[in-house]
Formats: sequence, C-alpha cells, structure tokens
Amino acid sequence: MPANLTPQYLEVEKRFREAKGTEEKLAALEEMLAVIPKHKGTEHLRGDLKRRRAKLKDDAEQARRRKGGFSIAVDSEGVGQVVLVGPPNSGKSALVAILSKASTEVGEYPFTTRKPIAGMMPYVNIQIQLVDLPAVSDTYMEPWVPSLVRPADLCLLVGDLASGAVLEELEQVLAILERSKVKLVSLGDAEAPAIGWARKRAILVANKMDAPGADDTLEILRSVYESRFPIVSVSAQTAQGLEALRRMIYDNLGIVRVYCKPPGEEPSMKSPVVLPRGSTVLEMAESIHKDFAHQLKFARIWGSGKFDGQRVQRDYVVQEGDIIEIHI
Ligand SMILES: Nc1nc2c(ncn2[C@@H]2O[C@H](COP(=O)(O)OP(=O)(O)OP(=O)(O)O)[C@@H](O)[C@H]2O)c(=O)[nH]1
Ligand SMILES: [Mg+2]
Repeated sequence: MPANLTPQYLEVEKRFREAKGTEEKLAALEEMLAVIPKHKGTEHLRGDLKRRRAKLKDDAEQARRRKGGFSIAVDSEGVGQVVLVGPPNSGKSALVAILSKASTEVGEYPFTTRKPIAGMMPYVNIQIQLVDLPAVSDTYMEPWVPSLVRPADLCLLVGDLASGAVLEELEQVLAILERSKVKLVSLGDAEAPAIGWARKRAILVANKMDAPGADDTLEILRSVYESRFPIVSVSAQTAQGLEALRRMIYDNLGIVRVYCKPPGEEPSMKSPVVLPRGSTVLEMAESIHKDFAHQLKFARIWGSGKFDGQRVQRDYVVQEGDIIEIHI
C-alpha cells in the first residue's frame, strides 16, 4: 500500500536529516510521528520511527547520566499526560501535590521547582499523569520547559488570583511558549499546526480563589480569556473547585472510556478501555488485541442511547460509557 506522505511530513523529515544533536533529532522525530498520516500504508514506517525514537531517548538519557544531570523527558503514564505551566508562585506545585499526592516542593519564594515532578491523579477508574514544571517567566526560566509542554496531551495554564499582575504574567507565559512555537488552544481547536508548531490544548486554572479580592480578579481573567480557554477557579489551599478541575481535565483529554464484555459474561467496569474520542468499534477491538481486528464480525452495544444489546457494525463510533460485546 502506498504511504502517500504529505508535504508537511516530508518537510519535517528533511529537518530530521539535517538535525545535529540528539535533542534536535528527537524533537523532529516527535513531530514526524505527530504529522505522519495514520493508515495501513505507513504502518511500517511508523513502527520504524518509534524504534528510532526509543533509541534516541536511550542515547539522550545515557548522555545525561554521564554528565550527572537528570532526565528532562518525562515518560507518559496512565491515560494521558497533563503538564502545569505558569508564572512563578502561582501554585502549580501545590496543585500537583493535592491532586496527585506526588511529593513536590511548595515554596513561598518564586522558582521553587527546578525540575519536572510527575504524579498520578486518580480519576474514577483511571489514572492521569500530572507533571509539575518550573516557572515560565522572562526573569528566569529553565530553557527546556517548553520542550516538555510539546509532547503533553493537555496543559494547565495556572494563573495566580492573589497576584496584582496576573494578566501580564499569563501573557508572558503564552508569549514565551510561542517563542518556542508552542501555542495553547482550546479543545475545539481543529486548525492544523503550521510546520514546526505544536498546538496544545489548555485549560486556564485560576488558583488561590481563597485570596482577598480573588473574585474581582477572576472576573477580569474571564473577560479576557473566556473565548480562548475553558476556565476553572480553584484553591489548592481550601480544595475549592478541585472536583470541577478533575472533571475538566478528563473532559479535555479528548478520550472516552468504554467497557469490554465477553459474550455471556458481565463487563468489567473497573478496567475501562481508553480510546481517543471518535474511535470505532474496530479500533477498540484493535486496541485490545491486533488479531481481534481481522476477526471482528460485529458488536453489541449497551449505552450510547442505543437499545440495549443493539447490534452495530465495525465502523460504529463508540461513546463514553458504552459496554461493548465483541463477536469474532
Ligand atoms: N492562599 C493560597 N496560597 C496558595 C495556594 N496555592 C499555593 N499557594 C501558596 O503560593 C506559594 C507558591 O506555591 P507553589 O505551589 O510553590 O507555586 P509554584 O507555581 O509551584 O511556584 P514555582 O515552583 O516557584 O514556579 C506557596 O506559598 C503556597 O503555599 C492557594 O490556593 N491559596
Ligand atoms: Mg513549583
């Protein structure tokens, strides 16, 4: 089958060939994987790219060990990786600590966090990875921070409602990321990224709702950013709004949880199959076992606003909470 590679892919591939260091090569490879058309004709090539990426990551890790540094890449775990970015002192670490129980240092002084700290946030029956990052600011910034936003599935832009300069701080964060060709957008954004750019879904998290005057500051934030990002107000101190934040994180990851049920048995509601929103019955079968896809005849579905047990074809798009019985 022909691979039908797009001009966009070929352009990134050219950059990969010209890339010098391991980090530069890795960044180009990530992009090739992001823009390569995903169909049967590119299956081998995609496998090959993933192997090269694994090898390069190993090399980078070993080089860092030799230099005595720490690894700046954070391997994704759970159903999705969510990074927290924001100005110094906005409460990124406090949020990661309370949502995930990761031990990350919270400090009264700015620039407390100096390296990424990952923790797992339980959400109903799945785990979502949160990654605490150092502050993004013109005063000082660890230079690798934008490169950790790039591979994330979702970004929490954390604003400080106790700061008199919250708008300027957030504008600075957005501008700094854009200098590294990372643009924060909302879930509905369907625009294809320009070559070299990453468009990352983001939620604006207005933290320190408990601070005096926070309500007024929140109003201002809303008026400026409402049309651009979903906004949620929280307090890492009083735990206000955290339930809404957890839910919003899940909703903005663009995934669905479905449950597989062998014919004649009960579904296992504790272990969902997690798929990108818009996935079909066939893709669900594939994700369980690649042989299932060839053997799949049809499926029965409970949920979905369908009649219970209704028979659907392999191209049926599964919905959040569906219970699916696969017939092979
Ligand atoms: N009142 C109030 N204070 C908070 C809240 N969340 C965090 N703080 C305080 O704000 C300060 C900074 O919190 P951190 O979590 O270290 O902030 P950070 O964004 O991780 O800061 P850097 O790592 O320096 O970028 C600490 O003194 C926290 O106790 C909140 O919801 N309300
Ligand atoms: Mg911190």
